[in-house]
Amino acid sequence: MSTDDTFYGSDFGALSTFDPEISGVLLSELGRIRSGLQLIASENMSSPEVLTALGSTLSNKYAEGYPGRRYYGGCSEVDKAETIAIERCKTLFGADHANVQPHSGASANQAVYGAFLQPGETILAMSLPHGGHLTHGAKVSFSGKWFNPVHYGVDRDTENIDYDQVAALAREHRPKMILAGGSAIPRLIDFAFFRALADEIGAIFWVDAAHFIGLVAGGAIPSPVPYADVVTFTTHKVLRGPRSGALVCKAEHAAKLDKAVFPMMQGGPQMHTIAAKAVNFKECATPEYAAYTRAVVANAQQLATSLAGHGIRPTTGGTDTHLSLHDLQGIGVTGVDAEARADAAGIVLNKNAIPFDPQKPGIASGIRVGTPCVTTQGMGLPEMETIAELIAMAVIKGDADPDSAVSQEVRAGVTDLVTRFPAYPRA
Ligand code: DSN
Repeated sequence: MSTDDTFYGSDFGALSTFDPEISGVLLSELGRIRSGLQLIASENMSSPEVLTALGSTLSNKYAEGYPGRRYYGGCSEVDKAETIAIERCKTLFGADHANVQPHSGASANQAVYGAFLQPGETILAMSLPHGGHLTHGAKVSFSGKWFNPVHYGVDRDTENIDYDQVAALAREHRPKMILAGGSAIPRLIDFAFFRALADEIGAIFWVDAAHFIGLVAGGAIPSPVPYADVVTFTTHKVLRGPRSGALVCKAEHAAKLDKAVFPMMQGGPQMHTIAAKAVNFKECATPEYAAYTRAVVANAQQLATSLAGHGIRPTTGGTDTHLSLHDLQGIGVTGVDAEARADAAGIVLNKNAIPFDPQKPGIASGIRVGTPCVTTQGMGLPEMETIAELIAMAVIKGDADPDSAVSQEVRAGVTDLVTRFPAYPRA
C-alpha cells in the first residue's frame, strides 16, 4: 500500500477551504480509523490507489448498458475501464463471465433472484439467525416478501452447517435455487456437497461469497467458482476494494444475469467504482495480497484461540476464515453491552446473534470479530494475543464510560498497537 500523505493526510485540498464542515468529517473519520482497533469482519482499508479511482471524474458519466453497447455517447473511456475490470475479475477467479456493475452485494443478490426465480418460487438458504443474510429470504427483505424461502441452520452440537438438514429440506421442498454463504459463518463451506445436491434436484446453486471472496482471491481458502452456477460478492471486505459488488458465473448464465443486473435491477453503472474495482482486482493478483490473505486467516485463528483463553467462547470452536463468532453467555455479558464497552475503549466490533440465541437480535448473546483491518495494518500473531487481552478486559471488567479506569487502561493498549501499526501511515 502506498503512503501518499497528500491524498489522505492532513487536508483535503480545495474541499477543506470550500466546505470545512464536510472535510472536517472526512478528517475526523480518518482520525477515528487511525486511533482505534477496527475489528468489524466486513470492513477493510482500501488503498490510496483505489480511493483515487473512486474520487475521479468517471463519477460523472452515464453509461447504461455494457461496453460497446451503451445507451449514451461518450463512453469510450469508461468502456475501457469496465472491460479491464471484467477481464481482471474473470482471471482472478478463473470464471467464465463477470459482471462488475452491481452497486453492492445486495444488488448483486437481487440480480440473481431476478435472473432465476419468479415471484413466489422457492429458495433454500441459511437462516439469518444462524449466520445467513437479510437478502437470503429474511421476512423484512424483498427476498422474504416476494419469494418463498426455506431455511436451514447449524447443528446444535457442532454449530456448523447442518448438512443433513440441508439435504432433507432440499428433497422435501425441491427449491429452484440453493444458496450457500452468509455473514457470520466462521467455517469453510462444503461446496461439492451443495453442487451434488443441486444437481440431484435440478436446482441452481448460488454462492454468496461476500464475506470470504477476498480469501479466495488470495488463495487462502478453496474457491466456490468451479462448483457454483453463480457467485455474488462485495468488493470491500477482505478483498479491500471499493464499497460495491460484483458477480461471476458460468457462461450459460451470462446473458441472463447481465440482463438481470441491467436493466432489470439497476440503471446507470457507477463507472468510478468500476474503475476502482479494476484497480483492486490488480492488487489482489499480487503475491503480497496472497500473503495478506493467509495472514488474515492465521490472525483470526489466533484471535479466536486467545479470546477462548479468556473465557470468550468461539462458536464452532474456532475459525477457518477471517472472522470468529463468540458466545458471551459464559461471561454473563450481552452482545450489545460488549459492543458498547469495547467501543468506549477504542475497539470497534459488533454484537451478533449466535445460533439458538435466547436474546433478541438487538441485544444478542454474541460478538463477531474479524481481522481484515488489523492485518492490513501489519499486525500479526503476538498482536492478536494482545487484542484478545484488551477485548477481554473491556468486555468483562469494563463499562460503556470512555472515562472509566478500565476503558482508559484498554485505550492505552489500543493506542500502543495503532502507534506501532498505523492505519493509513503517514509517509
Ligand atoms: N453488513 C454486512 C456484514 O457486516 O456482514 C453484510 O451485508
